[in-house]
Amino acid sequence: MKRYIVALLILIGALTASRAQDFYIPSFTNYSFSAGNFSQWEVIGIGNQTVTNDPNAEDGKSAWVREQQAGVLLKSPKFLVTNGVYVEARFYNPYGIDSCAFTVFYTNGTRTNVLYIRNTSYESFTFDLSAWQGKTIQVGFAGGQMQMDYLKILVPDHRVTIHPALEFIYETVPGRSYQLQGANDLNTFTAWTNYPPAVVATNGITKWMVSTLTAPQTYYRIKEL
Ligand SMILES: [Ca+2]
Repeated sequence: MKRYIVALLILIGALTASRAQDFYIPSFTNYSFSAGNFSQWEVIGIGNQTVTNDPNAEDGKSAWVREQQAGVLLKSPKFLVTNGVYVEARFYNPYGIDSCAFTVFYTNGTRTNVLYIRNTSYESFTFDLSAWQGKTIQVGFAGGQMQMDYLKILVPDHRVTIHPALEFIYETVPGRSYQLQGANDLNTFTAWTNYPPAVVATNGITKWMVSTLTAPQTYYRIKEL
């Protein structure tokens, strides 16, 4: 006679922990032009640029450049790109023309314009720097006509997630085989899925842990084989 005895069911809840946004270069404090000037930035080019009060900026300050002839480059401090480092930049082009870009500057003097912008109001963009991993670079802007709120150089927040799981503790008959199974819809009687392979009971109490992420089923049963 087959028996299905589930003695105890324990639900282990999901736990998610996170921490605030981490800046990769903590010393780069003027990433948002909050100092009211271009301190810590390397400014190249003789143009028309300044830092002003800006009610639309995240911190009330933004930088702008108005120099279409000679162009102006704004560069962050140099940094080595390690795994996961990325950039978030918020800026726009008041004239909506493709003359301005978020740019990666190589230390050998060359540069790559990663994104030309046409947005005429603030948007934030995220840039993956994995293509430059292991290299020392600067990031910044090339303009043109640009309004820049900030340029954040970030590392991923070290989010820890423990997925929800079910632990089945059930009574078995020693020497007999059992199979934990799951299904999503009992009404349609679709095939039960096995989680994990069947086991032969060696004593009266057996435990099974199932991740509800890898085994996202609505129903579970312990089947004696
Ligand atoms: Ca700002």
